[in-house]
Parts: sequence; structure tokens; C-alpha cells
Amino acid sequence: MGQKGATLWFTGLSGSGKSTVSVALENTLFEHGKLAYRLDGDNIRLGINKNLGFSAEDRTENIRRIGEVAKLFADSGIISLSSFISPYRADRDQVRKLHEDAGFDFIEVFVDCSLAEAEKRDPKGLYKKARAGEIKNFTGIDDPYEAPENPEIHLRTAEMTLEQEVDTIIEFLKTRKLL
Ligand code: GGZ
Repeated sequence: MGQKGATLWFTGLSGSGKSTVSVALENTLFEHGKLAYRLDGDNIRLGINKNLGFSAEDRTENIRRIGEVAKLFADSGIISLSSFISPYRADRDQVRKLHEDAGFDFIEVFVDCSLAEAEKRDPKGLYKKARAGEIKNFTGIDDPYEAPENPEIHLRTAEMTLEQEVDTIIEFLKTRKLL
């Protein structure tokens, strides 16, 4: 029998570490012989979603389309790793429902990093621009982020190493018989 697909959904602020942990997890999954594929801004917002911006409507449509794509990956037997801010709880819950109604695992991973810490890192200088009013509707500054209430996995990044974060996810995947 082939591999069972699933969707791991990383949500958190810009700069919280979603991409970093998903890259590390992808490598670990490969080491376990599992097929995995990362969905992120680079291959989605520059591709199928290049007509979308950061208004509430566009973010909702961004997440809806990504959810549909993730479901296709799950159906194909691949574990997809989606890393998007996905600030709205209702949007994430829709993607969850889409998966669960079709019998696929949807694993929400809250990459929990305080705004102060994300802003301190500011790897692309975007928070600085947002504070200066050069970018409007920036999540955490003048746009909302609704934290998950019941994520399957809660990574408190201030208290964990990257290795511990990956291990936490790996152990969870074992409980779901995905590894
Ligand atoms: C938030 C923005 C914005 C605004 C551009 N708000 O650190 P990054 O650069 O690489 O991650 C952010 C990314 C967010 O895109 P998502 O598709 O994840 O957002 S959502 O799920 O809300 O649709 C940031 C950059 O795009 N960026 N403008 N106004 N992040």
C-alpha cells in the first residue's frame, strides 16, 4: 500500500519561523522515506495566487485555494506542508472541514512567536516598513492575527529549539500512523 497523505498546516505571524520548521521537517520526512511537498508564498503567491493581495477578502481566497491544493496533495498520498500566515480562524477551519469531510488528516501547527520577537527578527525589514506606514494592513501591526484555539500542535518557539520542534511534529505524526 502506498503512503497515506495528509496536510500539515503551519500558521503564525510573519517571521515566526513557519518556513524554517517546515523546511527542517521536510528533510526529516525525506530521511524517513516519506514524500513531502512544501507550499509557501514562493510557489503559491507567485503562481496560482499571483492575482491576490493582502486585503481580508484576498487572504481568505488565498487560503481557500491553498486548502484545495493541499487536499489534492493529500489525495495523492503526499504529506504537504503549508506555511502561510492564514490569520483568520474561520478560513483555517474551512480548510480543516474540507479535509475532514473527505477523510484526510488536517494537522494545524501553531508556530507561536510573540509579535515582539517576530519584530525583533524582522528578516526582510517588513515590520519596520509597516511601522513606518510604508506597508499597510501588515499582520500584527495594523491587521489581525487570530491564534488557533485548539491546534493539534503548539510550538512555543521562544522555548524550543528547531530540533525539538521537528521532533514534536514527528512524534505527533507517529500517533496518526503517518510515519
Ligand atoms: C502580512 C505580508 C504583507 C502584509 C507582504 N501582511 O515574512 P514573509 O513576507 O515572507 O511572509 C509574509 C507573506 C504573507 O503571505 P501569506 O500568503 O502567508 O499571508 S496570508 O496567509 O495572510 O494570506 C510577508 C509578506 O507575505 N507580506 N505584505 N500586508 N504579510
